[in-house]
Formats: sequence, structure tokens, C-alpha cells
Amino acid sequence: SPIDKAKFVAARRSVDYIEDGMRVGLGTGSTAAWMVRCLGERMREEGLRITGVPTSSRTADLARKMGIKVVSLDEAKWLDVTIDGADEFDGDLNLIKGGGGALLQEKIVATASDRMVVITDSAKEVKTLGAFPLPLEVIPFGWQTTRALIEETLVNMDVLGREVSLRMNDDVPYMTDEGNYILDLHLRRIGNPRQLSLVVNQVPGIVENGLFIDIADVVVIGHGDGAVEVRD
Ligand code: DER
Repeated sequence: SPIDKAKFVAARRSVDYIEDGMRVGLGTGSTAAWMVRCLGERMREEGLRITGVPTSSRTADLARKMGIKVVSLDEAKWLDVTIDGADEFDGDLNLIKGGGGALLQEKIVATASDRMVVITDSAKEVKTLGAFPLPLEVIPFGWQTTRALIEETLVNMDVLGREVSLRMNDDVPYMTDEGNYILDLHLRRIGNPRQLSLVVNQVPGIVENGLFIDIADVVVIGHGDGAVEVRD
């Protein structure tokens, strides 16, 4: 499909940023999965040697399958580049991430990198963030109280919607690699993403939010016709 083609060409272009001997943060999601596969191919074809730090257990599994040397972030300490997807990006290269439920490790790994390269398809570019529900990672203890506190906090924020839902996995709550839950905030429009990102994390029980502010350095945008655009 055109969307898959767009994701593939963005992923393939992003692998050009990787050089021999680099420590690379490996993102999560379907576009990042294409990147891991392309990286594996470059290693087989060119003998490229890199060390990968995954942002989820499923990315770790795929990376190992591709023959990539996988280490923990603590072992790598700092990364040369992280390549990861996004659910939305705006003109300031601020992102909404977390559609794949891995936002906590993704944000830690992206922040611990010299550069973050985001791989997307053109459908994800927005003028204003928020059409995609904003994911929050929340600890299970007292999560309904945490949700009520979040809803109260949103009353004073520059957003249009206020519905907060618990992400489910069939008939049980979705659980992250850390054993936490995800709340999805249906805000429709986030007028001040920087302010919202600071405020929501102050609510007790919230571990992290899916707004990536001043973290992405480059956005690679794939198109269904195979064209690739690079924004920085
Ligand atoms: O969970 C994430 O942040 C992922 O990067 C995700 O949102 C992007 O996933 P996709 O590449 O499958 O659209």
C-alpha cells in the first residue's frame, strides 16, 4: 500500500545516518521495524558493525533476529543516533509518540542520543498537534484517581477535548514493558504542547507523556510515490 511504501522509503533513507561503530537507539512501531530490517541488510551487505539499544522488547526481538548486537542503555551509556517513528509532527519538529505504547523507553533513549532522526509518512504532518490522542504512561496504583486529576488539570489547559481513556488490550488494560498502564488523552487540539508536557508530568502517578518537545533533530518524510523529504 502507499502508506507502507512511504514508511519503507523513509526507513531506508534514515539508515544512511548510521556509520560503522555507532551506538544506535532503535525505535518502536511499524516504520521503525522497516528501519531495523534495512539496518540488518546493510550489515550483511557492507559488514557494517553497530551496537543497538532497543526501545521495546519487540524491537529487541526483531533486532536480534536481524543479527544486530543488542545492549542495554546502561551498557551503551550514550548513543550517537536514535531512529524512531512518530504519530504526529508539527512545524517545530515537536512530536506525539506512544501509539505503540513504548513512549517511556523511547523518550529516555532519544534524550540519551546526540541526534534523533524521526521516520514518518506524510500523513503525520500537522499544523497543530493533538488530533492523535496523547498517550500518558501511568502506574497502575490508583490509576482512576490519577485519571480524575488529569481531567481536572486539563480544564485550565489550552486544549479542545478532555476525554481520557484507559488503553485496553482486548478485555484487560494494555500493559507496557515496565508493567504500567497507558491513558490516552483525546484533546483534538493542543494549543501549547510545551506547557502541557510540563504540567501533566506533575500529576502524581504519571510516569511520562508522549509529547517530544525539542528532542527531534531531523524528520524524514516518506511519500506513497516513493519520494522522500528531509526536514531539519
Ligand atoms: O509508539 C510510537 O511512538 C511509535 O513510534 C509509533 O507511534 C509510530 O508507529 P508507526 O511507525 O507504526 O506509525
